[in-house]
Amino acid sequence: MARINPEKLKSLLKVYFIAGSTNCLEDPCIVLEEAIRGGITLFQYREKGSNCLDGTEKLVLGRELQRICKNNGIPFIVNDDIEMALELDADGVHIGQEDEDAQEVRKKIGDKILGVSVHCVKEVEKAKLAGADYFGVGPIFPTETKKDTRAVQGTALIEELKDFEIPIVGIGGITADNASLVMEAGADGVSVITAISHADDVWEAADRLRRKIYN
Ligand code: 3NM
Repeated sequence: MARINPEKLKSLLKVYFIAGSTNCLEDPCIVLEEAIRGGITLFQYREKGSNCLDGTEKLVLGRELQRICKNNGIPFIVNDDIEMALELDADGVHIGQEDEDAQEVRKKIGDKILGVSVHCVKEVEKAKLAGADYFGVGPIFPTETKKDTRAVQGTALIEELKDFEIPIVGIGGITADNASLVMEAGADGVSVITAISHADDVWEAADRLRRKIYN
């Protein structure tokens, strides 16, 4: 296996849905199936927050979500938990600045997709050298989902990153109503939790977001 081609990755990052059991108002497997039906292009399993699953339960849910992704040709990325990503043979991992060092993670995961959250050009340069395949830039807008985010940064860093030739997704408070701003700034895609997972109609929410991205 070789590292993923950036152009291929850009097409996969367009409608990037992130969720775990604590984000979903119903069975996460049903939420994921509906989101896929609505047109998401990539899924990240992020099992975080109060009352989140741990140990075997976390792994079992991950395996179910991964099976749904596989059946639908959607890449399955694991947030933060490298051991679980390796155990499940996930398509990739996403790490933050507070997680394990990106260079160490790259060594462990070989050619799997590596996403790194970044907040300034210095972090971007370091992540690029460490072997990141894409950057997550946020929080673009205020978000209630992650309590320990950096300051809201708008789209300024996305605009600055055009020369880095690494795919970029925006994250934080993104909805169908503001997604165009993120794309117009130069992002290759948007990653969302609440805009899809909390929707009354998950299919409709994913479809609305997809139509904004592909307009
Ligand atoms: N990371 P929502 S913001 C997981 O800024 C995450 O790095 C962020 O959730 C960052 O779409 C965030 O519900 C939460 O706002 C995104």
